[in-house]
Amino acid sequence: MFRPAITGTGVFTPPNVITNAELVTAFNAYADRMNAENAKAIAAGEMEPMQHSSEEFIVKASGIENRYVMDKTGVLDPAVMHPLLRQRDDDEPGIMTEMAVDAAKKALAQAGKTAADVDAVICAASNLERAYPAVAIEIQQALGIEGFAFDMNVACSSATFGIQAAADMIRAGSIRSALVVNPEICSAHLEWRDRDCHFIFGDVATATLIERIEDAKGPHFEILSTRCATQFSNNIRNNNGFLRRSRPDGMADRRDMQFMQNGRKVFKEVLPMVSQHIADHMAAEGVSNTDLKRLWLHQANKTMNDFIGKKVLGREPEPGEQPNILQDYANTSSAGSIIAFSQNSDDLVEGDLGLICSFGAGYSVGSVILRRHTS
Ligand code: CO8
Repeated sequence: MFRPAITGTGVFTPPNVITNAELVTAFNAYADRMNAENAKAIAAGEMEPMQHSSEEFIVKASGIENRYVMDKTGVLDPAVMHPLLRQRDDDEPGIMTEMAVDAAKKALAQAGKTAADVDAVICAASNLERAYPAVAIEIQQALGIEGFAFDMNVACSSATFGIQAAADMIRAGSIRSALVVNPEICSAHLEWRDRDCHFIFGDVATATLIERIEDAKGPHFEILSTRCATQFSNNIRNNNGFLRRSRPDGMADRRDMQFMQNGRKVFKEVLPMVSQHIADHMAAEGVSNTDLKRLWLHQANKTMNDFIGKKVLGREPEPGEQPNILQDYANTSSAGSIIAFSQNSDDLVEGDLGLICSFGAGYSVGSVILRRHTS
């Protein structure tokens, strides 16, 4: 058996930021426009008027202040209300490949490695831009990696499930190393016209290089253990699959074809599931809450993370012990916990233990226990 370690991470941050103020201004203009267009139906009591969104609500309910997106012009145009992403030629890299390659190059550079050192690419994300050929294979080709590549999707838990798959293959000896990449274009499957969720998501890509520990050239994190679990729920759902054309109603823009969730239920049901999952994982590995130096949690909601942090540590987390990045990036699905890890792990010292945990649609939850090695 070989010991796997995370030797490098990288984050691609899109060039466009949308503040809550910009978002709310655009949404409210859209709502006013819809209400004016439907004034007669509203006056006749046949339709409810759309209500305004508010910056105060967004920060209070979620902790989110900004989000990065691949295109903001369409999102902020009340006549469009979705990103405008040009159709690419089949001979040029897809948008997910472009984002993932940037993150992957950063991860390789941090580890002091090149494409020749990588045996496999796993593209793990909550939505793939097409079914085939696998986006992972396009990323593999763009980076010049030999070996094999495949896609996987476990929504917000895609990165941790991908890390488990890579770590298991390294342990077993079928590969020496793998890049797990998480290009998330959440802006394209978010319903920006729905005030209940229009503030939740942003775009980003992350990459994690996992190698045999003896191949590490610098500081790294040994993967001591991984644990994944799923339990079916319809409370977070997207029905925009390839069967759309075959449906008798023939509609191309039904609400359920974008991100749908019952946020309150998700909150209530996922919190105990995640807290118990982490507690069980730590107990199975003999890790007590006093051993744990850092928690890198899925970045969906600040209150949710505060609750889980307190439950896992058995006390209020000290500043920096459970870093949040959602105020800047919003929910970036599978990439969130990896951004938190990538941006808040350098200061750990030899032997420190930390835990990455992601959770979301499925339901799904994945946790990874890590030990820091500084050389
Ligand atoms: N502005 C002002 N008021 C608002 C707004 C708004 N924008 N939105 C809602 N309100 C109102 C509501 O109408 C409601 O009013 P009333 O009390 O009169 O009915 C009131 O505010 C409270 O609304 P909610 O009950 O909905 O508010 P919550 O406090 O529950 O907060 C949250 C909503 C933030 C969504 C919260 O429930 C939450 O974070 N839940 C957990 C969500 C979660 O973790 N989901 C995971 C999804 S991520 C995932 O799995 C990946 C999926 C794949 C990626 C998809 C990419 C697009």
